Amino acid sequence: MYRILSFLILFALTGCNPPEVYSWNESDWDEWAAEIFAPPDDKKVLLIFIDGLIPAAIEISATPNIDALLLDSAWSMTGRAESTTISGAGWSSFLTGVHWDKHQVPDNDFANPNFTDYPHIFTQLKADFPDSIVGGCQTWQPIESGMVLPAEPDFNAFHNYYDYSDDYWDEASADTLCAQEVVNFAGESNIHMLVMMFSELDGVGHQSGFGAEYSTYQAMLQKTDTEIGQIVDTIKARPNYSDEDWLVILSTDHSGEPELHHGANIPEHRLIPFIMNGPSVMGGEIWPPPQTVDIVATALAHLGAYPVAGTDGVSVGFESTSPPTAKLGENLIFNGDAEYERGYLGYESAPDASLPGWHDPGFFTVVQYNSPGGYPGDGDPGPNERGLNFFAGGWATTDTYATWDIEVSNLAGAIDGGARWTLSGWLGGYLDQEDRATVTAIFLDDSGDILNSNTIGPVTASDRSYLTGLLERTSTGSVPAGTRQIQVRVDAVRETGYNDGYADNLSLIITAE
Ligand SMILES: [Ca+2]
Ligand SMILES: [Ca+2]
Ligand SMILES: [Ca+2]
Ligand SMILES: [Zn+2]
Repeated sequence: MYRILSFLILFALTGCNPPEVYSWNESDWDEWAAEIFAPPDDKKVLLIFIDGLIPAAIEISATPNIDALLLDSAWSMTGRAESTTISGAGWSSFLTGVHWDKHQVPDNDFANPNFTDYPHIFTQLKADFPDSIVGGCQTWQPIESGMVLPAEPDFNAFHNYYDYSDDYWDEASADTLCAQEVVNFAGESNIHMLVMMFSELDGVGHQSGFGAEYSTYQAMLQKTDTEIGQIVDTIKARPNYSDEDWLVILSTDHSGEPELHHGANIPEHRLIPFIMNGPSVMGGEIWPPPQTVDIVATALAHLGAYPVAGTDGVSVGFESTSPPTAKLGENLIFNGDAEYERGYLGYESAPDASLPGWHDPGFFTVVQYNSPGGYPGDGDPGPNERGLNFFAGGWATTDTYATWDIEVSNLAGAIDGGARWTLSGWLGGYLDQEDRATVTAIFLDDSGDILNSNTIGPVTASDRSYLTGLLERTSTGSVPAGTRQIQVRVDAVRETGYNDGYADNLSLIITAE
């Protein structure tokens, strides 16, 4: 929106008439207007959402159409969903590009959503390109009435999931009806964005077993896959398909497992497939694993548009990315300053961060400095260059941790010839509470056996003089010969209430001796 406005203002300031050397006519105006008010003619997006899609199920089930999308795709099977791993939150994040503390849908109640500041992707696209042609099909009333209808889609259909949920296997199916609608929209001559929301895989999971190993779950994924094939085949049969640049993104709101199904902040519920297919994507695994909120920014980027102010997502999958390579003299810890993604307020009603690139099994999280409620702020002890965020144990009634793993086999020569490690970080806690953090570097050989480990911290309440804040701790030693991998583990130990084991500016550096 701002881009168009500034263009118009510039146009106005430089005079409403085109340069005199050039004679402006009606068809030029049409061409100019079409360029500004709609995405480029060849750019197209199809978003496919499958509620409750478990990554392992794609491998186990017969899904030739999803497999075809995976071929040459930019992909992740450890994409990161919302911490609530519940459909209302996940659908809303998929469609708005922000976490649930912004769209305000933490559950399935839709009690007080903020779809005004963070609207549906159609609305975001039309803010940049008002003449965008968009369409899709929905099966969930609060999404339909709260987000989709206000976006005034050009093609829209709604089939209420609950009208068909008694029997997912009879002829009447919300997903099948929706897929047929989207097949019809996919043939429309001028369309920029299509959205298909599948919902019945989740229903079958709840009914007959939530897991890749269940034949009913597999069968519904196969049915879904067939319907995806019908949509994709219709797109490929478009008369101008060879001149079009389609981006297909397939993902979900949460994964699941047999015991709890979904809804917990655990990797089995939270790590999801994220698949991007099309000529403009860079094939390979996306690193670090993308988040649900990246879908909006990515889809809009393909069309030349931008998400709303305050978006939490970034565009992914168009450039090659890979994990960092270990280098002598450089910090080996990715995102050791907790600044790679935005932090949250330290409240109970805030999402939990899924640390990008780290193994983050639960509530260990990233909190904003100066969060209300007594969290560390600008005036409290801590690093001079502290950025906006720090790590915290999070809203858990237990100890929490996260780990960062890095290969150092490329440094074998230096390590086996004698190298030193220096581990440092700022660690702390809250007032007189004994919640505390430690950082451990674990040195492993090429078969994963531990050669040695060293820990910095904890910083106790008395170390902090019972003041909220973080103090620096550093340790150094010799890297064991034969070290080929290093695991950095941050532990937040909880004693009282919120887990206030804090950490920031973590660093592990190896130097040749
Ligand atoms: Ca920081
Ligand atoms: Ca976490
Ligand atoms: Ca505490
Ligand atoms: Zn469910």
